[in-house]
Amino acid sequence: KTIVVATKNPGKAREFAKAFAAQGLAVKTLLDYPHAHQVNETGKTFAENAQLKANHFAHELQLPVLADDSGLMVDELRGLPGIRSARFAGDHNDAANNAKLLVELGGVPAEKRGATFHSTLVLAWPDRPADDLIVDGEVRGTILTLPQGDNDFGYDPLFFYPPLQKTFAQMTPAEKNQVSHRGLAIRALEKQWPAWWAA
Ligand code: ITT
Repeated sequence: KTIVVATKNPGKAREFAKAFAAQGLAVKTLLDYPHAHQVNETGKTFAENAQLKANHFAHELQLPVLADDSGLMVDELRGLPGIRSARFAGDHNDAANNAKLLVELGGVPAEKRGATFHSTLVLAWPDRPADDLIVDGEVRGTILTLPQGDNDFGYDPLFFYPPLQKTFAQMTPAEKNQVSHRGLAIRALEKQWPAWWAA
């Protein structure tokens, strides 16, 4: 069985592939459907954007489609970059986004560097809008003053998770999946797989 994840982000794709492999589910992404049309993420919330992506591609591909809209909400920046996390510094460039985050938090002391990673997942079916599933996951951490760790997905090298005393970029994929916003959302979703599809 295969599930299509409506993403072009290789970091997300890796995490979904790993999590769903444990369920015997193979993952395809938009990179497997190069002719699929783009969708503009015009929503004002993670949920709206995840709905837009999931519904658009479920309809276009006529397959069940899972979309993830996610981001980092920094306390001191009153929730920014939030839904603009991918393009915080302009283009989608993780290094530039991390550099901008460090500049914006310049001089902010450790105890004020709290942040939340959020993921909203929507699983949409072609022609069954009433059966869309929507779940969220969140995790708290703090933003370091220097990047730590080799995983180069997004803000992971700056996001320090106090219970394990590591950044997300210093964790193994399995460790991150245990505690991350996306891992939590995936497990919430798995509890809701509809019986008519899960078999
Ligand atoms: P798709 O829309 O193609 O899925 P995207 O990267 O544009 O890819 P989003 O609009 O949901 O997706 O932006 C999410 C951004 O939030 C992502 O690019 C990272 O900058 C950040 N982000 C989300 N989850 C993250 C994680 O687990 N680790 C590090 N950064 C993350």
